[in-house]
Amino acid sequence: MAIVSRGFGSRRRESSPDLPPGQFLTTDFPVLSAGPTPDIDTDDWEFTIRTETGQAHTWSWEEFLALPAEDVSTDIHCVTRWSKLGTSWRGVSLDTLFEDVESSHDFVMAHSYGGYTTNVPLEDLLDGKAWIAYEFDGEPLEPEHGGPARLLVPHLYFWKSAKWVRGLVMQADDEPGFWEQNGYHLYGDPWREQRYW
Ligand SMILES: Nc1nc2c(c(=O)[nH]1)N[C@H]1C(S)=C(S)[C@@H](COP(=O)(O)O)O[C@H]1N2
Ligand SMILES: [Mo]
Repeated sequence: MAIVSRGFGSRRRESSPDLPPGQFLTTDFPVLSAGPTPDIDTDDWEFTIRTETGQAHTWSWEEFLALPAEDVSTDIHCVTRWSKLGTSWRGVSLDTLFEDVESSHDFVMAHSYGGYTTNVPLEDLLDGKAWIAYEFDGEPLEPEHGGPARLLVPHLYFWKSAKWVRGLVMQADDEPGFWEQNGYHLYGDPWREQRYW
Protein backbone atom coordinates (compact mmCIF):
# COMPACT_ATOMS: atom_id res chain seq x y z
CA MET A 1 0.00 0.00 0.00
CA ALA A 2 1.57 3.26 -1.10
CA ILE A 3 0.96 6.46 0.78
CA VAL A 4 2.02 9.48 -1.21
CA SER A 5 2.05 12.65 0.82
CA ARG A 6 1.98 16.12 -0.70
CA GLY A 7 5.34 16.81 0.84
CA PHE A 8 6.84 13.81 -0.84
CA GLY A 9 5.34 14.86 -4.16
CA SER A 10 6.63 18.40 -3.99
CA ARG A 11 10.08 17.29 -2.84
CA ARG A 12 10.19 15.03 -5.83
CA ARG A 13 9.22 17.90 -8.09
CA GLU A 14 11.79 20.19 -6.47
CA SER A 15 14.43 17.63 -7.33
CA SER A 16 13.22 17.27 -10.90
CA PRO A 17 16.11 16.63 -13.27
CA ASP A 18 14.68 19.48 -15.34
CA LEU A 19 15.25 22.01 -12.55
CA PRO A 20 18.64 23.80 -12.72
CA PRO A 21 20.59 24.27 -9.47
CA GLY A 22 19.30 26.91 -7.09
CA GLN A 23 15.91 27.18 -8.83
CA PHE A 24 12.40 26.47 -7.49
CA LEU A 25 9.28 25.56 -9.45
CA THR A 26 6.39 27.93 -9.99
CA THR A 27 3.12 27.29 -11.77
CA ASP A 28 2.08 30.93 -12.15
CA PHE A 29 3.75 33.29 -14.60
CA PRO A 30 5.49 36.20 -12.82
CA VAL A 31 5.96 39.47 -14.69
CA LEU A 32 9.45 40.98 -14.50
CA SER A 33 9.97 44.25 -16.35
CA ALA A 34 12.58 46.92 -15.76
CA GLY A 35 10.22 49.65 -17.00
CA PRO A 36 6.66 50.25 -18.14
CA THR A 37 4.94 47.98 -20.67
CA PRO A 38 5.12 49.71 -24.07
CA ASP A 39 1.91 49.99 -26.05
CA ILE A 40 2.76 48.60 -29.50
CA ASP A 41 0.22 48.61 -32.32
CA THR A 42 0.90 45.72 -34.71
CA ASP A 43 0.25 48.19 -37.58
CA ASP A 44 3.42 50.00 -36.51
CA TRP A 45 5.39 46.93 -35.39
CA GLU A 46 8.53 46.03 -37.32
CA PHE A 47 11.27 43.51 -36.72
CA THR A 48 14.71 44.16 -38.22
CA ILE A 49 18.00 42.25 -38.39
CA ARG A 50 20.92 44.59 -39.13
CA THR A 51 24.37 43.48 -40.25
CA GLU A 52 27.80 45.14 -40.34
CA THR A 53 27.33 46.09 -44.01
CA GLY A 54 24.36 48.23 -43.06
CA GLN A 55 21.99 45.75 -44.62
CA ALA A 56 18.60 45.57 -42.92
CA HIS A 57 16.19 42.65 -43.12
CA THR A 58 12.81 43.96 -42.02
CA TRP A 59 9.44 42.29 -41.52
CA SER A 60 6.11 43.99 -40.92
CA TRP A 61 3.65 42.22 -38.62
CA GLU A 62 1.80 40.85 -41.65
CA GLU A 63 5.02 39.58 -43.24
CA PHE A 64 6.15 38.12 -39.93
CA LEU A 65 2.90 36.19 -39.43
CA ALA A 66 3.22 34.79 -42.96
CA LEU A 67 6.52 33.08 -42.05
CA PRO A 68 6.47 29.41 -41.03
CA ALA A 69 5.76 29.16 -37.30
CA GLU A 70 6.60 26.47 -34.76
CA ASP A 71 4.94 25.30 -31.58
CA VAL A 72 7.51 25.17 -28.81
CA SER A 73 7.22 23.45 -25.45
CA THR A 74 10.05 24.41 -23.15
CA ASP A 75 11.19 25.16 -19.61
CA ILE A 76 12.06 28.73 -18.60
CA HIS A 77 14.41 29.80 -15.81
CA CYS A 78 14.54 33.27 -14.26
CA VAL A 79 17.70 34.44 -12.49
CA THR A 80 15.47 35.45 -9.52
CA ARG A 81 15.19 31.64 -9.04
CA TRP A 82 11.78 30.71 -10.39
CA SER A 83 11.51 28.10 -13.11
CA LYS A 84 8.43 27.13 -15.04
CA LEU A 85 8.42 23.76 -16.78
CA GLY A 86 6.64 22.82 -19.99
CA THR A 87 5.56 26.27 -21.15
CA SER A 88 3.83 26.47 -24.56
CA TRP A 89 4.72 29.06 -27.17
CA ARG A 90 4.26 29.67 -30.85
CA GLY A 91 6.72 31.68 -32.85
CA VAL A 92 9.13 31.96 -35.73
CA SER A 93 12.48 30.22 -35.44
CA LEU A 94 15.53 32.46 -35.64
CA ASP A 95 16.83 29.95 -38.21
CA THR A 96 14.02 31.11 -40.49
CA LEU A 97 14.71 34.79 -39.87
CA PHE A 98 18.46 34.39 -40.45
CA GLU A 99 18.05 32.39 -43.70
CA ASP A 100 19.05 35.28 -45.99
CA VAL A 101 21.23 37.17 -43.52
CA GLU A 102 24.94 37.27 -44.29
CA SER A 103 27.26 38.39 -41.53
CA SER A 104 30.73 37.52 -40.36
CA HIS A 105 29.96 38.68 -36.83
CA ASP A 106 29.44 36.12 -34.07
CA PHE A 107 27.41 38.17 -31.59
CA VAL A 108 23.97 39.72 -31.46
CA MET A 109 22.46 42.58 -29.51
CA ALA A 110 18.70 42.27 -29.13
CA HIS A 111 16.88 45.61 -28.95
CA SER A 112 13.39 46.11 -27.59
CA TYR A 113 10.72 48.75 -27.91
CA GLY A 114 11.23 50.75 -24.72
CA GLY A 115 15.04 50.57 -24.90
CA TYR A 116 15.89 47.23 -23.24
CA THR A 117 18.87 45.39 -24.71
CA THR A 118 20.48 42.02 -24.15
CA ASN A 119 23.50 40.33 -25.77
CA VAL A 120 23.55 36.75 -27.07
CA PRO A 121 26.11 34.82 -29.14
CA LEU A 122 24.68 34.10 -32.60
CA GLU A 123 25.19 30.34 -32.18
CA ASP A 124 22.79 30.43 -29.21
CA LEU A 125 20.04 31.76 -31.48
CA LEU A 126 20.44 29.19 -34.29
CA ASP A 127 19.86 25.44 -34.75
CA GLY A 128 16.42 25.38 -33.15
CA LYS A 129 17.45 27.14 -29.95
CA ALA A 130 15.53 30.45 -30.19
CA TRP A 131 12.33 31.99 -31.51
CA ILE A 132 10.48 35.25 -31.86
CA ALA A 133 7.36 34.16 -29.97
CA TYR A 134 3.95 35.76 -30.39
CA GLU A 135 1.65 33.26 -28.66
CA PHE A 136 1.69 31.81 -25.16
CA ASP A 137 -0.62 28.94 -24.20
CA GLY A 138 -2.47 29.28 -27.49
CA GLU A 139 -3.32 32.97 -26.98
CA PRO A 140 -1.71 36.12 -28.36
CA LEU A 141 1.23 37.01 -26.13
CA GLU A 142 0.03 39.46 -23.49
CA PRO A 143 1.66 42.91 -23.50
CA GLU A 144 3.07 42.46 -19.99
CA HIS A 145 4.82 39.26 -21.13
CA GLY A 146 6.29 40.96 -24.20
CA GLY A 147 3.47 41.11 -26.75
CA PRO A 148 3.13 41.54 -29.63
CA ALA A 149 6.34 39.48 -29.80
CA ARG A 150 9.37 38.61 -27.71
CA LEU A 151 12.63 36.82 -28.10
CA LEU A 152 12.56 33.32 -26.57
CA VAL A 153 15.97 31.80 -25.74
CA PRO A 154 14.91 29.24 -23.16
CA HIS A 155 18.30 27.55 -22.61
CA LEU A 156 19.63 30.80 -21.09
CA TYR A 157 18.26 32.68 -18.06
CA PHE A 158 15.01 34.39 -18.99
CA TRP A 159 16.42 37.94 -18.97
CA LYS A 160 17.93 37.04 -22.37
CA SER A 161 14.39 36.59 -23.73
CA ALA A 162 13.83 40.26 -24.62
CA LYS A 163 10.18 41.28 -24.41
CA TRP A 164 8.78 43.66 -27.07
CA VAL A 165 11.73 42.82 -29.27
CA ARG A 166 12.10 45.07 -32.32
CA GLY A 167 15.35 43.89 -33.78
CA LEU A 168 18.74 42.22 -33.67
CA VAL A 169 22.03 43.91 -34.51
CA MET A 170 25.06 41.84 -35.50
CA GLN A 171 28.14 42.69 -33.43
CA ALA A 172 31.84 41.84 -33.67
CA ASP A 173 32.15 41.61 -29.88
CA ASP A 174 30.00 40.29 -27.06
CA GLU A 175 29.11 43.67 -25.58
CA PRO A 176 26.91 43.71 -22.47
CA GLY A 177 23.23 44.65 -22.73
CA PHE A 178 21.04 46.30 -20.09
CA TRP A 179 21.17 43.73 -17.25
CA GLU A 180 24.65 42.56 -18.22
CA GLN A 181 25.91 46.13 -17.65
CA ASN A 182 24.19 46.00 -14.27
CA GLY A 183 25.93 42.90 -12.97
CA TYR A 184 24.16 40.00 -14.66
CA HIS A 185 26.40 37.40 -16.28
CA LEU A 186 27.46 38.02 -19.87
CA TYR A 187 26.22 34.56 -20.98
CA GLY A 188 23.71 33.33 -18.37
CA ASP A 189 23.63 29.52 -18.46
CA PRO A 190 21.18 28.35 -15.74
CA TRP A 191 22.82 24.89 -15.53
CA ARG A 192 26.14 26.50 -14.60
CA GLU A 193 24.40 29.09 -12.37
CA GLN A 194 25.88 31.97 -14.36
CA ARG A 195 23.77 34.55 -12.53
CA TYR A 196 26.03 37.51 -11.83
CA TRP A 197 29.60 38.53 -12.53
N1 LIG B 1 12.15 44.46 -22.89
C1 LIG B 1 12.34 43.77 -21.77
N2 LIG B 1 12.53 42.45 -21.84
C2 LIG B 1 12.73 41.73 -20.73
C3 LIG B 1 12.77 42.35 -19.47
C4 LIG B 1 12.57 43.74 -19.41
O1 LIG B 1 12.61 44.37 -18.35
N3 LIG B 1 12.36 44.42 -20.58
N4 LIG B 1 13.00 41.58 -18.34
C5 LIG B 1 13.70 40.32 -18.54
C6 LIG B 1 13.66 39.50 -17.34
S1 LIG B 1 14.74 39.91 -16.10
C7 LIG B 1 12.88 38.39 -17.25
S2 LIG B 1 13.00 37.31 -15.95
C8 LIG B 1 11.87 38.10 -18.27
C9 LIG B 1 10.51 38.09 -17.62
O2 LIG B 1 9.51 37.78 -18.55
P1 LIG B 1 8.02 37.73 -18.04
O3 LIG B 1 7.69 39.07 -17.47
O4 LIG B 1 7.20 37.35 -19.24
O5 LIG B 1 7.98 36.66 -16.97
O6 LIG B 1 11.85 39.05 -19.34
C10 LIG B 1 13.10 39.55 -19.70
N5 LIG B 1 12.92 40.39 -20.84
MO1 LIG C 1 14.75 38.02 -14.64
